Amino acid sequence: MMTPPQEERHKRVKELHRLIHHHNERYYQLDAPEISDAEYDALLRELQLLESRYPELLTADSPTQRVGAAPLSKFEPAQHEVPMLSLSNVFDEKALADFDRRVHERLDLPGSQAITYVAEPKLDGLAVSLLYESGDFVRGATRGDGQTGEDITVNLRTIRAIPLSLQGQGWPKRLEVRGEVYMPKAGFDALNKRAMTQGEKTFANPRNAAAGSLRQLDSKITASRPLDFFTYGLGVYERGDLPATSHYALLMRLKGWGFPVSHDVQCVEGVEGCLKFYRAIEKRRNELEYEIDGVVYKVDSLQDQEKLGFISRAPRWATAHKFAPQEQTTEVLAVEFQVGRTGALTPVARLKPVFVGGVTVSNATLHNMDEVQRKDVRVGDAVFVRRAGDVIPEIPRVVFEKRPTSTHPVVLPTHCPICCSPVEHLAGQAVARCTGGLFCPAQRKESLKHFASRQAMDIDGLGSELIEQLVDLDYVHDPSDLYHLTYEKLLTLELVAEKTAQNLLTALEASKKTTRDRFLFGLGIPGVGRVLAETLGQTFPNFDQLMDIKLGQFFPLAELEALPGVGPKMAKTLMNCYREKPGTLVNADSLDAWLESCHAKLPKSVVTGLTKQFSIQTFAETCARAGHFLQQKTIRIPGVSHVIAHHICDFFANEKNRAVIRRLFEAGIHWDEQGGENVSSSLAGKTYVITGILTGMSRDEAKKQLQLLGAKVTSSVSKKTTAVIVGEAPGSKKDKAEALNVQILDEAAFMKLIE
Ligand code: 9MJ
Repeated sequence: MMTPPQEERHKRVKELHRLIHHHNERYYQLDAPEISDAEYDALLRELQLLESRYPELLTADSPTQRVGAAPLSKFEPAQHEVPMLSLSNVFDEKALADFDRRVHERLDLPGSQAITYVAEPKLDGLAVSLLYESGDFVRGATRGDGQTGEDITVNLRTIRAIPLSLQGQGWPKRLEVRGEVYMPKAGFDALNKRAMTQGEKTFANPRNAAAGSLRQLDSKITASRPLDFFTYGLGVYERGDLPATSHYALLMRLKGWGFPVSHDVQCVEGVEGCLKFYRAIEKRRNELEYEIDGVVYKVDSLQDQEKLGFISRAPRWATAHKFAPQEQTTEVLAVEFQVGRTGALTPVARLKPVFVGGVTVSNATLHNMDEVQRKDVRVGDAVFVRRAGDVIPEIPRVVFEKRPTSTHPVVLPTHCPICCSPVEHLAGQAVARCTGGLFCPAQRKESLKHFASRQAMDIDGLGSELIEQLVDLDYVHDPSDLYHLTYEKLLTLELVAEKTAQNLLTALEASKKTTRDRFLFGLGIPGVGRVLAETLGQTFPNFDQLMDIKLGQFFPLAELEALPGVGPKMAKTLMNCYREKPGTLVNADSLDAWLESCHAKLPKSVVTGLTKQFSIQTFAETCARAGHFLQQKTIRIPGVSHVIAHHICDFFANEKNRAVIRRLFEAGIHWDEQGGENVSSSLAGKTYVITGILTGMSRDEAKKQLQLLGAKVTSSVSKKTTAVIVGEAPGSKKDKAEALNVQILDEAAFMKLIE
């Protein structure tokens, strides 16, 4: 007989089993969680606590048994009663049609009768076998060589998506379920991020991460990895007990017994149906939560499957249709540097041409020198090239095992490869820049393209080719020269006849009447996108005031903060000292002495640095300037960081830029005084939620920015939310977003979005 408290505990444990089971199902099978991760963890912890206090309550099917067991010394072999086969492959439509023809022939069906196939995404994970006896999970194994795998039961038990006991009813007494263990892309990214911050080895791709996690002798490590599972078929089962006649119906039965089945599985008719599925899923490939490398087609009728049987190691009733590989290896022939609009030097790898993701790739971006160094890419290296959709090809990593002995390191040029001006690479910044400004033809071309673009001055017909010619022929140095082009000059350009020349002159004339926002954006100040241009314009309706802007108006202490070793906190301390006793500084014996007398704990190195750089006079002037700015109202513009504020001030302080702006006004650029227009509705129809503390702006400001772009900002997360913007110390909204698989943007990604 159980005592009442015993009975209570027993009941609670049963209830916790049921609840955890239920939430596993909501999460893994229905994709519709009802509680946050934190709430789920609380249930699990409560159960763990009860089990550790009262071991008699612990059962083999307890959800806590997923946390891992004592490490093994090795994996035991596991014999497959029914061999685990691989799949034949087709790579194109013709091979698929051949496969379908062979199926028709073997089933003795007329070609006109379309065969029903089940089309499934082909997951790039690890095939496993899960054996259930009397509804309990008793053994899990890898595929191995198809006959014998490894017994990884303890590891598989830690995967929440794998039921420890079968649900529902009607399952065969002995049932072997097969499927793929994989790591969702989001989990993979998070795992690698964590590994990176802890200085550990990262995984090259989700497949390797899943394989590495499953083959751990210590199942506690497996338990800590974000693994998931989809089922796609059966191994051994007690015949006669299988309540299904089609593969699709079987998958639905498996779903009912507690196994996750991909939402993307579909019944299709004939080759046409297969191809339609293939094309549709290939288009969505990058949006899927998991990596796939193709699709699998399976004859739906189980009776027909039996008739078709197997050839050597693969079923005749199924085939895999692989995508063109998105990753290939090739060789880096050279690394060259491209110069962008703002002078940024981008290293670009020239590659031995290679067919990847459906196109031939011969260039790949290396982004910046930090990336080159982090990946240790050298000229002559064997590298992987990746191309996903329309994205610019990238080099995810070097094939170090194939590195030849004669590689050359990539060296950042000291001078611009286009205009020979010195290259500047500021400490702490990833990007190196050509200092040539508009003297550099590459920068000139890119800034003219930007100036003429649709979002800026919208000069119809002035495209890249014409701009290249105009700069190469030295007709145009800066945007103001565009307005002095003549009909005769335009006719000397290639591919420009009378009509084009006339149209271009008309478009240039029309562009003179513009808006303040377009003009500001068209100037191409680094970091100033359309939204910021508008806000800047609203903040400074008087253009002359904007041209005279000083960094101190944004950040009063900026000048002090920028001093070596000083930073925001020390700048404040110095300023407090100065404001307490400004007279003492000018009358001090030396700057050194004044700094010492400050009682502020200034490190010796800072004192030495400051005294080297400043006289009493110049330091006092710097402090006075900061004091002056402190007395004024600080300009707060959402989205303006220190770096962007610097860019804005530097741009308008530059005499050459001021001259260009003057000449543009002289050429007739003008706008109505209210200046603005409704900024783009690029985020129209999108809904965002903001949680946590943003460091660059307040939540209200962030909200306004999003609304300016046409987005809606709401306070609760639902499946309809486009993304959740997460600042520091986020609340439960982040958990909810994760649970609902809503995109999460950190502050940097948010800034990029509103840019
Ligand atoms: C994968 N990898 O997603 C099969 N697979 O069927 C699917 N693999 C398979 N089916 C029979 N969806 C052998 C392998």
